[in-house]
Formats: sequence, structure tokens, C-alpha cells
Amino acid sequence: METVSSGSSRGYRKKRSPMLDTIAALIRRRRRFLVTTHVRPDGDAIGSALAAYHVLRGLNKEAVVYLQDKIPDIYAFLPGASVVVRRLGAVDTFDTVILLDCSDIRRVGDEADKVGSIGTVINIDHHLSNNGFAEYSLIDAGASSTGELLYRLIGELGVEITPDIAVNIYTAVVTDTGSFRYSSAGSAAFRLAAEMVDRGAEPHVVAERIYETAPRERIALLKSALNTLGFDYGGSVGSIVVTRAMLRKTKALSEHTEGLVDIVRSIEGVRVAVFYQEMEDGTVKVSLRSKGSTDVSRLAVRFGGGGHLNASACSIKGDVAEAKRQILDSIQALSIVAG
Ligand SMILES: [Mn+2]
Repeated sequence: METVSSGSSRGYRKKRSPMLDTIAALIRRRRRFLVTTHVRPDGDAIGSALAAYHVLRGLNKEAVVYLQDKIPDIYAFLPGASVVVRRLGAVDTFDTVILLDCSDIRRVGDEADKVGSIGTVINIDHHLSNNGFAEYSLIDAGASSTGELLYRLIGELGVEITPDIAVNIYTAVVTDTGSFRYSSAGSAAFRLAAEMVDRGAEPHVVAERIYETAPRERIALLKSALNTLGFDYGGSVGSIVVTRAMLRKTKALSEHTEGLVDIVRSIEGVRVAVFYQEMEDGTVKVSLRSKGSTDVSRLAVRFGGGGHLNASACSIKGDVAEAKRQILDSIQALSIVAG
């Protein structure tokens, strides 16, 4: 087992592991950090990265947050969002990388090699598919989010949780548990959320920013995507499609597709929801969601992707029809919705 329970603090039972002590000690010793996460960053990636930034600043460390992709508008309110850089210069100024929510260093994007060349890589992640590639790994696939793992590390570091840290960690947990609807939303996620509220996170503000400020372009895109809604395997698999033409026509951005898959997941009888997005590079991005114990991570892994039991993603070469065929075949081959 990776973790054992020990004493409680601030009303939350912390899980400790030897690696947690080692990583905390290492962070205390190091001075200049690069903090980064995956391309097409979600709420957990961004919230964790910005929380890590504030934690490092709280420890009087130098910290730069690098992201290949722009922060989606719905997350721009998060404290620290404005310090993120999208160009990575020489990396010899850094002594340590904190790599968050990435099951593989390639998830960083085009600068993965450069990031990997920095002396020490600390990987904090909760993906089932993480194979422990980094020198220092804090991995627990049982954690609701990378934000939750970072929270454990903050406890070990003894850093005070400021409102700036609290709102970022709260956002990481809310978004990665699908607003506490996925099976990853266990008591630890709720306790953590309660503590973040005590420390200054405001759930109604976060909810409004993330879920209730949809630009009209997103709704126009949703409208046209819903025309593609289809069902397979007796209604247990539902899917929608977004093509490049739809994005052009509705003037929606790629970031406006986030969460569309959850609408399919919300349909009665659907066990697996699939969202197909036609990309510029001749591939199709496939987002997968499932209910209960139905495992879509096995499906994503088969196509070189990864993720979690109820939420995962992969990329397939070819057009949407080809991607659909392959996904449906694999759902059958792997008995994903059997029984
Ligand atoms: Mn995550």
C-alpha cells in the first residue's frame, strides 16, 4: 500500500507516506522551481499548478508556472492565473520541476524534453496509467484529484493554506470529481472541500465562474453538437461530435467543448458517454465518461491515452467515422458495457 493513515490535523485525516516526507524535504532544500502541467489544461491541472505556485512563494522559493496552452477563460479568475508563462526560455535557471496531473512527461507538450532535462522532476499525479517515470513521484490513483495530493504535501510542508491556495485546490477537487458526482468523490474530497471553504474558498463564486458564465458561442456549439447525438448498444453508449466546421460556424473555441461529454453522460440508460472532436492535425480527440463501476480508462489506454475509471481521454488517427468505429469495436471487445 502506498499510504497509511496517521494523526489528524485541522479536522482532516491526512494520509502519509514515506515519499511525502522525502518530497517535502526535497522541496525545502531546493530554490528555483518550474511548475507545469498538461496541454489542454483542466481545472485540476490549473488549480494544482497555481496552488503549488502560491505554496512555493509561501516558502520563499522562486517559482515559474509554465503552460503550453492558454488558460481557458472560465479559469482566468483563479489567483495566480496572470503569472503563468507560455514561453519557456532557458531552463538551466531551474533546479527542480514540479509536474502536476501528468501520467507521462510528454503530456507537457512541445517542451517536454526541455522540461525533462531539468535536474529533478517531482511528479504529483492520480492517473491510473502513471507508471512512476519520475525520480520523485507522489502518485495515488485513489485520490480524487491532483489537488488532493498537493493538499497532503502542503500538510507535510506545514505551509499555511491562504485563500489563494484554498480557492485553487477547491477548484481542482470540484472539477475533477465532476462537481462531486464521480465515484472519485469520497469522504476525503468532501472533507478537503470543507476545509478549503473554511480557508477562504467560496463555492458559489467558483460555481458561477466555471459553470454559469458560458459564452453564447458555447451554447451555439452545444446546440449544433446535440444534432449529432447518437446511441449504441441499446442506449448504454451515447455520443456527440464536434467538427472543425461547427467550431468555425459558431465561433466557439476548443475550450468551449469542455463538459459537453457530461451532458451525454446525464442521459438515462447511458453507461458510457463519448465525445468526438475533429482536430486540425487529422486526429480525433475522444473524451470518455462513465457511470459507477463502468471503467473507461481501459478503453483510453488501448488507444495510448489514459485517465480514471469514470473520466479518461485518448486520441485516434483518422476521421470521426473511423474513431467511432474503433471505439465501438473496443467497447465490445473489452466488454465495457456488458451485463
Ligand atoms: Mn486530475
